[in-house]
Amino acid sequence: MNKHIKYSVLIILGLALFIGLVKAQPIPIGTTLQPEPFDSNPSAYALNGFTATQVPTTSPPNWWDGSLGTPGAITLFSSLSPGTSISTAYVNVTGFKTPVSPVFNPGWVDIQVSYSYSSVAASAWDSFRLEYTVGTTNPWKTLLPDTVLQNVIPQTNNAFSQLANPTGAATWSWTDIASLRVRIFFTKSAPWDFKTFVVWEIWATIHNNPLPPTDGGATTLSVQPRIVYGVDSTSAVPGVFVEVYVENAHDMFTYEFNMTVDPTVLTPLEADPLGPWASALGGSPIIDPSATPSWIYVSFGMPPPVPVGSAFTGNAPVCRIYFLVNVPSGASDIIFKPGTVILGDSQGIQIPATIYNGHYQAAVPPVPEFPLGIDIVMLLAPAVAIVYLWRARPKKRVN
Ligand SMILES: [Ca+2]
Repeated sequence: MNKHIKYSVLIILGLALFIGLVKAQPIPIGTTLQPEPFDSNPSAYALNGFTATQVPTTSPPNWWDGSLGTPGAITLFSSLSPGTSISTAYVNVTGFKTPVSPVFNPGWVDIQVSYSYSSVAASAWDSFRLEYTVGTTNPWKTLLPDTVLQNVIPQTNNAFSQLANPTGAATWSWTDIASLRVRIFFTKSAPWDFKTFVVWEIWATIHNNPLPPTDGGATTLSVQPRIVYGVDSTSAVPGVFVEVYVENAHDMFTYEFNMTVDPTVLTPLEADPLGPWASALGGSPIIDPSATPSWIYVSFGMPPPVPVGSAFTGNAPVCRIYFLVNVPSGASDIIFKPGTVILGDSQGIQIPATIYNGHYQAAVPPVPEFPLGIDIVMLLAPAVAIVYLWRARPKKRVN
């Protein structure tokens, strides 16, 4: 076993005992005002198949208020007697927002759901699954397959990445995003008995850039998007975020890296583990915002038990990192510090990975309607009249 990996895992587990889960991120989801990626929150939900007494017990907007720290619970309750026909019910979330002024066409779509369940069932288990679709006539696609509600589920931020468009189209449009629907589908195996299922936040993240190339199926770790553009300087929260993506992972159990930026432009704020690491073991990220370059160090492992060979395989966002933007017009590389990226598998063996860094820069200037710019056109406009008058002037007769 690679000693470094072994000790990293031990340190992660040790830190988890003392520190517990990472703290909630301070910048509300969807309020960074960065143009890309675009965080799309829903705005409405409807209950289907519940009785009138099964109204949410806390404010539904807590499901889309941008905070992973504000829960909204629904009570699973039924007055039906045991043995009565099995019921199913679902909560349908709709009204996903789109940008006022889109600056890119959607490339790929991730849906993220943060949920928890606090009860322990003695015998009969209910179950739930997560699904999504576009519009009302396309098939529902599975995000999370049926999962029994037998034991306590700690707050889990599940990220479902690079989702296929349920319309069958190869790409997504903003119209698709506007009619995106996510539902939590419950199956009742016995009368529901006032147990509560809690949703902390639901949102979709719309990306533009294609993924980095993965020659020969090699594992890559990349900053997405590769270029994150500046925020509106009038934003109340002048922050941006990037996501760290793993592509072609095989049995990936842990990850750690040190990410550096120019401290005069960006200040690292927070790192939130995602996907299989969402309820990860690990300490809060360690940040030195005053160093040059400033850095944020993260180290997470999947929650045990993880049988050998059963850690994560596939593509997923593993972490979201927030930065405060000090100089919106500035520029900064977002770099995995060389030698600090370590991916480990379930046996503690390091997984080789190709690294793709990122970059922050000021917002792309809008494409001018006139190639020379409107200022030049305005300057030249009087010249047209002058030339016309000049050519139309009375000619002197030449004998
Ligand atoms: Ca919330």
